[in-house]
Amino acid sequence: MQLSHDLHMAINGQQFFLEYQPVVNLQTNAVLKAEALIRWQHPDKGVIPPMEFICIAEDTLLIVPIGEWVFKSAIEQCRQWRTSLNPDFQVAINKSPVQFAAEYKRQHDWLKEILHGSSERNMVVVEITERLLLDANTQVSERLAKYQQAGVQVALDDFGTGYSALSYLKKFPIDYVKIDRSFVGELGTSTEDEALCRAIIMMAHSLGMQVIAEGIENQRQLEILRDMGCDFGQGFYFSRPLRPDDFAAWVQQWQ
Ligand code: G
Ligand code: G
Ligand code: MN
Ligand code: NA
Repeated sequence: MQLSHDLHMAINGQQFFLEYQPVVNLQTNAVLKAEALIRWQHPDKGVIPPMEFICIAEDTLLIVPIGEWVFKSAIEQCRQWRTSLNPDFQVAINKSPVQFAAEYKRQHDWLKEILHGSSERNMVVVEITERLLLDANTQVSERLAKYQQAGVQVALDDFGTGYSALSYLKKFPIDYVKIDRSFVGELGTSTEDEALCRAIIMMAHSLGMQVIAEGIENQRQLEILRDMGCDFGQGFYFSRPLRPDDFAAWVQQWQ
């Protein structure tokens, strides 16, 4: 297919770029984290969102070099922001289950090698999805533990949309649970979603994990989550994903 041909060109042609969405500490208002989200500047088709090319990248295994590019770019950006914004700044990157498996097959766990020792501990958060935890391959748990040993934190993305039982949470080394935006959207109108968010936060906290709520779009949702003790939040109410320069400017005016 044309797009998969173009995707091969895209890596060498430097057509990918990252946008960053701020993650706000709901208790202190500090912004010390951002989620990196890939976009493809196609020469003819304009900007293509990840939903339209990640699956092609997975089928062709191009997801492995693309993932490596994302990781290296995000780290380079984070090093800059640790100098210009805050020495504790952190970036989160997304990793799909297929990507996780492909890297394993290729023995491609370069993650640790790129980070510069102890000063770069807690510089990166890897976001995985519940689906990955259902993978019978027990290496998942061991590899996540290796990430943590290397100073890379682990977040469980889109939490609540997968099939995994809550009991899965305690079996895996996870630092953050990200409440899916489908549970945040109706906070303020749905008492069921409110109960769900409250339960997720209580359970995560009792297991020693922190919680990030996704898709916060208004003040009411923010206040409900903050009152429930939710640790972090992201969403259009704070900011859309931004290009690096716009992101830095946004953080400056936020403070
Ligand atoms: O940024 P946007 O809302 O369009 O992202 C849509 C989806 O693409 C999200 O599920 C997000 O996790 C995924 N995504 C964004 N960037 C990356 C990336 O660098 N790698 C992978 N595997 N998925 C990504
Ligand atoms: O699956 P993942 O959580 O990685 O997806 C992140 C995606 O969610 C990004 O593509 C981002 O553009 C999108 N997103 C971020 N904040 C909001 C929001 O407040 N509302 C909606 N509808 N989408 C959001
Ligand atoms: Mn994510
Ligand atoms: Na998500």
